[in-house]
Amino acid sequence: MGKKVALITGVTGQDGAYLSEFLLKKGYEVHGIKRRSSLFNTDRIDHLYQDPHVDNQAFFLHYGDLSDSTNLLRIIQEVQPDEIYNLGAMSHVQVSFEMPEYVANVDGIGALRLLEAVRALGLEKKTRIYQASTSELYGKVQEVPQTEKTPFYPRSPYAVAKMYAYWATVNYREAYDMFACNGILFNHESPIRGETFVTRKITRATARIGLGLQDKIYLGNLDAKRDWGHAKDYVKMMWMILQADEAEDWVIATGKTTPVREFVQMAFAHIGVTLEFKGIGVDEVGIVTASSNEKFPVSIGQEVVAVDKKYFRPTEVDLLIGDATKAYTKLGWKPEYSLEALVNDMMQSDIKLMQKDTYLREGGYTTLNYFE
Ligand code: NDP
Ligand code: GDR
Repeated sequence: MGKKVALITGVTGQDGAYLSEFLLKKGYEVHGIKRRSSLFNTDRIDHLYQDPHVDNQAFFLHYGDLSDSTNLLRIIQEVQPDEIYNLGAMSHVQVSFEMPEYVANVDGIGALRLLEAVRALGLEKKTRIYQASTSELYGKVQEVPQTEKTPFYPRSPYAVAKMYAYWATVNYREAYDMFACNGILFNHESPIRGETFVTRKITRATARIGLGLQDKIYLGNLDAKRDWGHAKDYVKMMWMILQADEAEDWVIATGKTTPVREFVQMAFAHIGVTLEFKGIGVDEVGIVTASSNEKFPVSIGQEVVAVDKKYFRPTEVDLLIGDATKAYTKLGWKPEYSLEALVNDMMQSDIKLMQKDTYLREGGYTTLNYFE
């Protein structure tokens, strides 16, 4: 049997990068769709790049966009994938309030374009499809913990668009007997998480505060609770979902929930700084109460966290906690990373990154006179 062929939309994103790495290790031929950008946008996958002039190339990139049906049709026809992972999306919940129509087109109809392309090409029986669904579908709390059976109540244009994609996936499975599945994934993070999602924003800022590059971080709703896992654990599950005997929808989560405030405290604990929160709502602040390292440029009593209401959303998802019993029992999936291990991984990586940054700025960087 030849190599299995996978096509990944959103290959340049957090999950696209980890999934590509995972599938290449499994011996897949991996094709990714990347968007044209005026700057390089392949940072997360540059280590996987293979020179197209050498034999046995297994990683290929195609220019494309989920808003362009003919482009998707052509790529799928060319690649003839055994598996499609639809990870492409405008994935930032708060930003989706600023550009709802674009998000509906890409995150919602984009999924339909892929399903329809597979059908139009007569690949319904060959190509299995994974749709990146989300715990944001649960939105306003209906029940906890959330399972595959919990009703949806989306609270953002992002979640509304993803709800369309969710049901399109179910409908194509039922109408055309396609192997199309939703992974309802709860938040998952990593050292390569986008810098404006709350966990990465916190770990980056904490590393910078510890190195004296920044004094304070401004955040939004500190009360929100999320079920945070590690992206490395979650991409494995995407693959397992498409290897299952039957096409189904799956909740993927750790089963533990933590407030944003506590994530901040865990990040600061990593650099030996203890934080206490005082005040309520927009007046809440995080104050340093102890530091185990005298060299740190933070002092007891210093205010290192403050709230800025611009980060509050018009409608919020207050509490997410997933019940992944079905995935545990039927697929034998179990996450390897605890929240503590996730925070350590992210903090270690951001401290290294910020140290490099400081070094370049203060020590190693020399100007050459090429441009003068
Ligand atoms: P990222 O934001 O890191 O990556 C999104 C990817 O989608 C990027 O490669 C981006 O390209 C690409 N993309 C954006 N717009 C388009 C478009 N119009 N056409 C084609 N590609 C596009 O997201 P994650 O990796 O974190 O998430 C992957 C998927 O899983 C997303 O669909 C997200 O909504 C969903 N999800 C994520 C969860 C999480 O906690 N991470 C949880 C549940 C679901 P570019 O690099 O050029 O911007
Ligand atoms: P989320 O992730 O909206 O859950 O969507 P995000 O990290 O953006 O927010 C999590 C919670 O933290 C609160 N918050 C802040 N969020 C951001 N980004 N910036 C802040 O300064 C801040 N302060 C507090 C938010 O209000 C929210 O409650 C992510 C995305 O990856 C989606 O694509 C995915 O579908 C879901 O996770 C599951």
